[in-house]
Amino acid sequence: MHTKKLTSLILAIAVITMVSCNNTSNSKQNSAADENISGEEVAELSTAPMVPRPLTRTHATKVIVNLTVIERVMKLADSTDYMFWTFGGSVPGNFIRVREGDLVEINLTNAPQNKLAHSIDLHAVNGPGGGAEVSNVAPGQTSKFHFRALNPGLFVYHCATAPVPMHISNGMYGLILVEPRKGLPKVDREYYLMQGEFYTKESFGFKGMQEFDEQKGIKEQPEYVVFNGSVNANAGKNALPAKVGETIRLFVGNGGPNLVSSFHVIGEIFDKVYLEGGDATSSNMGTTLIPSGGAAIVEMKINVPGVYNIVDHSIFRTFNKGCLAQIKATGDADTTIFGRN
Ligand SMILES: [Cu+2]
Repeated sequence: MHTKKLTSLILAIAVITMVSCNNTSNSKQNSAADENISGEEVAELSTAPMVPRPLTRTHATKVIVNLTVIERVMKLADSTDYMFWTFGGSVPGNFIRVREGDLVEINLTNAPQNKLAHSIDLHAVNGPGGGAEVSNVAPGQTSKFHFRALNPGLFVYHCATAPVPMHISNGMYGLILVEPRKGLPKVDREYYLMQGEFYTKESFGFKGMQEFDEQKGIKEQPEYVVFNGSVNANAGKNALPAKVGETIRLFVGNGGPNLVSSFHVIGEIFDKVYLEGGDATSSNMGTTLIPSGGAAIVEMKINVPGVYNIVDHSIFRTFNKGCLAQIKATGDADTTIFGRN
C-alpha cells in the first residue's frame, strides 16, 4: 500500500515536471511574437546562386518583400527551351532573408503579360495555407498579406494555385531564410542552390521547345533533374568560386515536386549541417537528405584546390538527367592533406 502511494506520488511529480518543461519550451518558442517591431525596410532579394547579405539588425522590423511572378521561356539546357513560371524571373525564385520576429509583408505581383493566376505558400508562415489563399492573384494585379516570422530556419516557398503540381513543376519555388535572432555564424561565402525536376514530353537531350508532361509527373519519372533551373546552371564556366582555406555555406532547397535529394559534394565533407534547415545541427556528414519541399544548410571548409562536383547521389540523376553543380576552388595545394604519390 505504502509503495503504491509512493509510486503515484513519483508519477505525479514526473507529470508536473513534464508539463512545466513543455510550458517553458513553448514560451521560449513563442517569444519572437512579443518582440517590438520598429521601423520598416524593403527586403534585398537575390537570384541564385547569390544570397542577400547577412542581416546585422538586432531588432525586429517590418520587412516588405516585393515579388513578381513572371511566365517566360528560358533555357532548360543549352539547346532546349521551356516555358517556366517563376518568382522573380528565374528558377529558383528570389532568395528572401528576414530575421526571427520580423513582420513580413508579401506583395505578390502577377505580371500583366502572364496568362494564369498564381499564389505563394511560404513554409515559414504560421497561418492557413502558408498564405496560399490570401495571396492568390490574377495577371496584372498585386496581392498583399503579412505574417510574423516566429520560427527561425531555412524554408521552401512555392506557388499553391491549382493545379499545384503543375505550377511547382514549371519552376515556382524558392527559399526564405529566417535568421535566428543571434544571427548565423560568420562564413567566407554563401551560395543558393535549389534542386528541382522537370517532366517533359520529349526525352532528356531533345533540342528545341519542351512541353510539360503531366503523366510523367504523376508517375514521378522526370526527364530532367537540375540545380538552379537548368542543366549546368552552376557548373563549368558558371561554377561557384571559392578559395582554399575558406568556409562555404550552401543554402540548399529541394523544390521537388516529387523526388527526395541525397545531397552530396564529391571530395568534401560537410563540417556542419543544419538538418532539414532547422535548429538541429550535425557534423562530419558525407551526404544529407533533403525532402521535397524541404531544405538544408551545409557548411564546409575547402582544404585543397580543384573542382568539386555537387550532386544528388541518386546518381543516375547526375549522369543522365543533369543534376550537377560545381565549386571551383583556387589556392595552394597542401600535400599533407591530399596528393598523388
Ligand atoms: Cu503559380
